[in-house]
Amino acid sequence: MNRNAPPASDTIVAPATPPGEGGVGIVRLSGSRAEALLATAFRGRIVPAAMVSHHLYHGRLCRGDGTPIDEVLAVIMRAPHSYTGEDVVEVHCHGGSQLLRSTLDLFLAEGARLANPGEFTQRAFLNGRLDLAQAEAVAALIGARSEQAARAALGQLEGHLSRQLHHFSSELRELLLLLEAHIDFPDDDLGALDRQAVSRRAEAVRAAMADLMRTFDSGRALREGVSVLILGRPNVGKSSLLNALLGEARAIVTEIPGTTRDTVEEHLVLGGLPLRLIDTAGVRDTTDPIEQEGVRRAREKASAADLVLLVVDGSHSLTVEDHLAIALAPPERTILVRNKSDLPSLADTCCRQFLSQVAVSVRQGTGLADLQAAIIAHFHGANKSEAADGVVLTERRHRDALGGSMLALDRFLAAQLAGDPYECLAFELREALAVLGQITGETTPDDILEQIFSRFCIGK
Ligand SMILES: Nc1nc2c(ncn2[C@@H]2O[C@H](COP(=O)(O)OP(=O)(O)OP(=O)(O)O)[C@@H](O)[C@H]2O)c(=O)[nH]1
Ligand SMILES: [Mg+2]
Repeated sequence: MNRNAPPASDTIVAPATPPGEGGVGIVRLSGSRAEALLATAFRGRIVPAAMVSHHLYHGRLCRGDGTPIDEVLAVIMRAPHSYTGEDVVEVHCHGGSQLLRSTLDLFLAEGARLANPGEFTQRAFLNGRLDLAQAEAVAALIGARSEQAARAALGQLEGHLSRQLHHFSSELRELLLLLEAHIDFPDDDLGALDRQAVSRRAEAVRAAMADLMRTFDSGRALREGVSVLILGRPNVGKSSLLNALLGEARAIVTEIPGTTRDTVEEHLVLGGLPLRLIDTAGVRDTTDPIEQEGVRRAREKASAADLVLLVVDGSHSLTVEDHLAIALAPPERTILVRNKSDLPSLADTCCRQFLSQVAVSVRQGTGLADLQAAIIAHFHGANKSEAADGVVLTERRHRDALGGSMLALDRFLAAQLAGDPYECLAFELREALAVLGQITGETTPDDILEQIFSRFCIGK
């Protein structure tokens, strides 16, 4: 599968709206027979052949024997001005699962094929409507869990990342052409190659790539969400804190130590960042096998979490169990939360250096705003970097390819410094270009393309 492949000729069909009941349900067709398929079933004042592209027409959808299925609106988006670049038809039915199934069956019986997940977007890619980074942005946009995440995905869909990458590759391509000219015509009157000027240009590209690379942490946080783990000994108020941050009584809270026995996970958006908030079983030495497993899970999650909220009871001196929990918390990723500040507080006896310390009373709701601010500050402070014009790198696949390209550039610069022959320099430049091209899909292997599109939902 690549851009030079012949266009897929069969016409595909899939529901474009999610299953279940709703106001409207849309069935979408794409391919050379899309309009003909609509013509077999649509009965209205205007026949499909006379429909203006991108206009909605009212009519009925009928089976071959004339029995009506639904009253619908139909639209034809003729090639090449459609999502896939092929003729696309959308039939807007009433949103009932039986209606959609009947509509789908009708088109399948007439010779359409059920689309694979992501096949519409895959065709858009193959027809050059989108590059691969933009196609991936479609999935990211649909899956975005916060406004900021959606904005980043939309920027990528609109080609911000692609333009930046294009700038890198056109610079590298120019350098490559220059080298190749000196390889092919060494005795020509091209003059000697200004090696230093070549190095400077390559270094500038390398630096801009590094800027883009630095945006990955914040990009990943937007794309995948960050995990925030609530850790501490039993009864310090971890579940109470989870509930307070969520604004709902999600986890059970009692005065009995050992109330939470498993991890409880909930999604939350804070300062535009999608968070996974995880409450854990209180850390202690216990003989109860269920609780032991809960503590084991808490320990495991503490090492993987992006941020740990280590909760202690500020009205109590630290216990052996507190110290067990403190030992589990990675100091550079931990905020110490001194809860129960409504009670007389004890002097701080915690010895480890954490990111910050916040006193709260979950019971009275005091200090929670400070805690939220500290959480946001941690993520924004660490990930403030945005490359030029707000482009962020959100996909691991993109990071790996960009990293590969930077390594090839490093080798190029080293070879340049060592005065290696032009052939060696050109080899590294070609490598840097090839790896970079994987992001936008110019050089992406077929199996990776298949993998990327198979992650999409049906009908997209
Ligand atoms: N005074 C006071 N009590 C609190 C505060 N926050 C929680 N508590 C009480 O502390 C007790 C334990 O609260 P939980 O939220 O269940 O504590 P936990 O850390 O989840 O406990 P385990 O699940 O057993 O590990 C409950 O009785 C809460 O009402 C607070 O800010 N002030
Ligand atoms: Mg609990």
